[in-house]
Amino acid sequence: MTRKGIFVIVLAVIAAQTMPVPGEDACSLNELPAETKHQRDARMRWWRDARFGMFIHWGAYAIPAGTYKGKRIDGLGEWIMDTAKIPIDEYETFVTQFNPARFDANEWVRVAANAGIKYIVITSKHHDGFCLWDSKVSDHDIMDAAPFRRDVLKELAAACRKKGIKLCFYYSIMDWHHPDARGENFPKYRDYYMKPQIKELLTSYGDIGVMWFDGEWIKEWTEPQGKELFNYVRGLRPTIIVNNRVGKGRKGMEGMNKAEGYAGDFGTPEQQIPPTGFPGLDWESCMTMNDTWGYKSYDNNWKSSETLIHNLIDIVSKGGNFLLNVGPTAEGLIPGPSVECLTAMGEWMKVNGEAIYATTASEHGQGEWGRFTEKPGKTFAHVFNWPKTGTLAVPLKDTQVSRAYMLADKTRNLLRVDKTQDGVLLYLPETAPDAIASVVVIEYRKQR
Ligand code: FHN
Repeated sequence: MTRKGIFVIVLAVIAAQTMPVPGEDACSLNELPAETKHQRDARMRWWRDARFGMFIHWGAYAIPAGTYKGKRIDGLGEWIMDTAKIPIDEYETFVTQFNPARFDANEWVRVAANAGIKYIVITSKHHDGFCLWDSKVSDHDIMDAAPFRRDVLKELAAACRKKGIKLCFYYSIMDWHHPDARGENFPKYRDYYMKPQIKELLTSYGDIGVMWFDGEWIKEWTEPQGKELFNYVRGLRPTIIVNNRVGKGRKGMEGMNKAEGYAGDFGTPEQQIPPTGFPGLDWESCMTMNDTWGYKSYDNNWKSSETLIHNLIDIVSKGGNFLLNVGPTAEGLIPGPSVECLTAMGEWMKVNGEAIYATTASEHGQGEWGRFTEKPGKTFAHVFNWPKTGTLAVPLKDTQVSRAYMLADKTRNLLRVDKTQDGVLLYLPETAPDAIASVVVIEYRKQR
């Protein structure tokens, strides 16, 4: 038993003697805090403006990388402990091999920033319970159990601060490693392990933008506990944003809440883009670049940069955020194909970011040729399929168009605009400035 292990037991004994372990659902503060629309809009502002984030699934599962005892294991890379039914003591041998010698937080953040990404959500602790930071209440962490002995979250926090990228933490409520994280002992895990860890995460690494909970589907977790956890997190960092997997509101992979009143600030559609937006609701689609969140050495089913750019535009045109995943290798490298796609996305964003950042969903619906995003007095038409007619009909009614131009055209050559009974007809250049998506800017004033 390590020094820290003895310390943790002593701590738990003292705590158990001095503080009654609350019952299953005996949660203090399980009502959501009152917040005006103005206060909530202010809290959500940076996240709504950001529109584009990076998910990072990284941990001991990158060691087997989808293969166990010589067999390729179906399913998600980060689920291998469960899918291959690996005993805890055997899975811990992966942790003792976790020594990512090529990990460079500054390089990860450079790749993200170069892609036009504004926030990073990293798996501080996934379902396997392995912690990527120096946790005072656990030995199952990168400082005690792995030979790496560097606090990954500390290095990532410093790199994010340097580049102005918001750092956010994913934390799994479900924990396959901790002996009390199931059954009647769950309140002990919740109160003397999970919440102290969340406090460590929110008080040791500077400003944290989002707590991204997951693994909430376990039977031990309830909405009252979710509300209490939401309040606990907001009590530690009042301006933090929390996803809807803090409670039990989520409708499966569809990701939105089944009703009003559930804890959490935004819905979390997973591996899908809703057919329409959700006026008045915040949501974020999280998606992989191949078919797995955690690294698998043989998953090379990469989406094209065209698909990823179209996904970003589609999601933002419906008022959502895009959280795009990378699964770094056991060495600490973001896979090459991921970097290539992110670089291509960044090239597009350098020219067209104005049509993505701080935009809102469009009431113009979706054209079969592309999508619309909006800013006050500006409509951005993202044209995927360049019209053979050379014209584009835009249903802008009750408006006076002051000018229209291609966002990629630095000289702002004005396009011809004809009023029609259904809106306006734009006359486009002969060739599209961008093969993937070309943005037409239409500036207008609303007519009284
Ligand atoms: O089980 C996890 C999975 O491993 C991954 O982390 C995704 C990402 O949103 N969330 C859960 C599945 O919904």
